[in-house]
Amino acid sequence: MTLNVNEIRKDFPILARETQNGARVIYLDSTATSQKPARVIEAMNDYYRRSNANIHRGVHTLAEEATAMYEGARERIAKFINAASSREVIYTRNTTESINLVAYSWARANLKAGDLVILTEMEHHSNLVPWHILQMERGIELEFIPVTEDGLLDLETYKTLLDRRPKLVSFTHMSNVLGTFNPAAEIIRLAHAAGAITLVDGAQSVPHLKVDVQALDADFYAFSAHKMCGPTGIGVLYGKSALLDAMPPFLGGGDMIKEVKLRSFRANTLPHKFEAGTPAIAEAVGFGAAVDYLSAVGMERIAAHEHEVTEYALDRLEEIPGVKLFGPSADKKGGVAAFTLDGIHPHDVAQILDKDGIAVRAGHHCAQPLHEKFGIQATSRASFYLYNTKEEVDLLVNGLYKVKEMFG
Ligand code: C6P
Repeated sequence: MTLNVNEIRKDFPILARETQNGARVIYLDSTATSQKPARVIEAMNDYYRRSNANIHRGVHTLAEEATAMYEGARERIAKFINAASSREVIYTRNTTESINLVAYSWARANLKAGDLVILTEMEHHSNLVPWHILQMERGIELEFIPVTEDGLLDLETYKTLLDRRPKLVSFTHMSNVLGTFNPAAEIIRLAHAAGAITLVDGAQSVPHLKVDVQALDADFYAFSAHKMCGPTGIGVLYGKSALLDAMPPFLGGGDMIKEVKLRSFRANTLPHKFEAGTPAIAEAVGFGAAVDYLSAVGMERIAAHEHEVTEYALDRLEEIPGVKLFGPSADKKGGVAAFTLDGIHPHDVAQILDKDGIAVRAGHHCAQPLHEKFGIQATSRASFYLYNTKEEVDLLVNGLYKVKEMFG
């Protein structure tokens, strides 16, 4: 059954508002952060109104209720990605922190000078800079799976890089610029055969695809709530329990310990070992509500709807003289259309579109090396989620004709 987008749109209060110019909000920037349905906003509101207390610390009613809500959300998030156990779901602040957790804890315990980490040329800065830091600190080596002209990973080169016996392969499941869905299961299978462990940046995939971490056999998988209808300030690092159990703690403090003496401590069990200090409790509650919402709508239906809108958008954008699209065809990508408009700076494009209420992002989208690879500094990027319509794509296209007119 296809999505009833008009009904879905009613779930998102912000989509009913107008901009300062009285234009309807045409939100085409969900890759940066998605909008939030009322039930997520209300779940967080209800938590603060009824159940607010610190977790794992009190025996009183409110503390028990807050703990149950925080842990209940973890259970549902674990189910959502088909983790074997909720012990394998570590709350972090976002994808960035999840990747840093692996870089600071697993990598510092397991990598030494000369060890190879394989990344790709399409990584977000979040999956580059932590490894740059480790390279400076430890002398690890970095290699990159190249991106082809049509925005795919060059897997033949990947296979030759694997001959060098990397310790870790870390890659994005879906590019935030090209939209490319990378063949995660195959990349992971090949990495394992070469003796490497894997970290998947799932910031863009978990919101849009049915992700099954066990079927993928991912060792680590990182994602953020705010891109999947949930609040900012919370994300997840999924990790196989055998790996997480063997890793040293990341941050030290309250809640991550079993016992503390003046000169020593014993770390807590999973998942608490990696959750130091008072966490984002209301945000976890909101995250749980977001996962419930997405599950109720159905991830397969969301993916099918996005595919339809993206295919339409790529066709319509291609019609515009001077538009150059980046990334593969719609069957190989998610709901992202990054483009340049001949002779017009992407920031000007975004600013002019904004006058008609159309929100797109312009810049390097935290993927500077990828833009450099394509010989450009910036793109304009429209992105689509479950609430976007073909009519909004038409408005974007009309807006782009307007931009061209203004620039003569
Ligand atoms: N990309 C975009 O507009 P955080 O900020 O930690 O929630 O997510 C970081 C991140 C990591 N990997 C990928 C593939 C991403 O797309 C992002 C966030 C946003 O494209 C903000 S720069």
